[in-house]
This record gives sequence, C-alpha cells and structure tokens, in this order.
Amino acid sequence: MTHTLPKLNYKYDSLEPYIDTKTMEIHYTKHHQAYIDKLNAAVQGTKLEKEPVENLLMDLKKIPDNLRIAIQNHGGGHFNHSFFWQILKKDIKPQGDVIKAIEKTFGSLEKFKEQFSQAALGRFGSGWAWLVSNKGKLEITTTLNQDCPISENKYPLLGLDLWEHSYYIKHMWNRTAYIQDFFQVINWKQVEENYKKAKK
Ligand code: MN3
Repeated sequence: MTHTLPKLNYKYDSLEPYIDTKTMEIHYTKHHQAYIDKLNAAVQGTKLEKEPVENLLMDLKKIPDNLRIAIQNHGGGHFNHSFFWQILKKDIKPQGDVIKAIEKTFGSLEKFKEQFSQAALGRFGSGWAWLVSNKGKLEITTTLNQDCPISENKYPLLGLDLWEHSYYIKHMWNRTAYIQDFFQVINWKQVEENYKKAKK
C-alpha cells in the first residue's frame, strides 16, 4: 500500500475566518504530504509496506527498531492530520450522545472547552491536544510531536494540531486565539460519529 493524501471534503477557504485559506492549503498540500512521503519512503520494500497506518501505530513495540521512529513521526503525522481534517467544519451545532457524555464528565461544554484550552496551552512545543475515549471514559490529553492516542490504546474523538505551522500565518504567537477559533469550526457531527465508533 502506498499511503496517499485523503480527499479533503471542503475547500481551503471553508473555515474562514477562523482558519485561513493559506494555512489550510499549505498545511494540507505541504505538511501533510511531507509526512506521507516520508512514511512511504520508510516502509517501501519492507514487510510493513502493505499495512494500513492504524495498524502500524497501534503497537509501536512490534515495529522493528530501525523503522520505529520514522513510523511514530511520519505515520503519526499522516494519521493525525487525516483525523484532523475530518473534525473541522463550520456551523455544526454540538449534538448527540457525545455532548451528554462531555457534560457528564466535565460539568458542561463550556467547562470542557476551558479544560481543553488549558491542556492545549500547557503542551510545551509541538504536539496535539485530544479528547479521547479511554475504555469508554472521556479524557482530555495531549501528545508530543506526532504521537497519537491510538498508540496508547485510546480512541480519539477530537484533536487539535498545536504545531505552529497550523496557526502561525493568521494567529502568529497567539495560541490562545487559535484555540478559541478552533472551537468555532468543530464538526460535532463527526465527533459524535467518532464517539459511536469508540463505544463499539
Ligand atoms: Mn500539522
């Protein structure tokens, strides 16, 4: 299997003014593509060549030593970005059982957003902030670099790219403003889908 860029189901300007067109275009066509190219280069000609990226990341201990870091970084980059594009959309109202679960776990959707923001701001350097299902329990967590929750046996429901490449053109140094804008473009319909899948 050659890993390829998944189709983006919206235009680069669809998330304006919260996520700008230029950032979307560069993030998708350059950054994400670079992870895919490096992942393909790493697995080409090895017995892992045909494995879907999820399988590679699920149990990193099983990956041969000489490939592990490349798969963790570039496979993680491919998986995380593919996931990220799906949970972005404008004008989708919070909905479904996932919202009930969020309210039950964090007190309210607003309190969830506060805790998620704190976690995202607290992640020093590059990484991701996540809402995950950990064996059915909702948790806010962060990962370093391109590490992803599935490598820790946690199922991602929602994730936010905290690398500066994802916000520097519009928000520059201001990660707080980027996080606030992210809350305006969460595809809650997809988050609900992820929640349903996590429960199976
Ligand atoms: Mn990124």
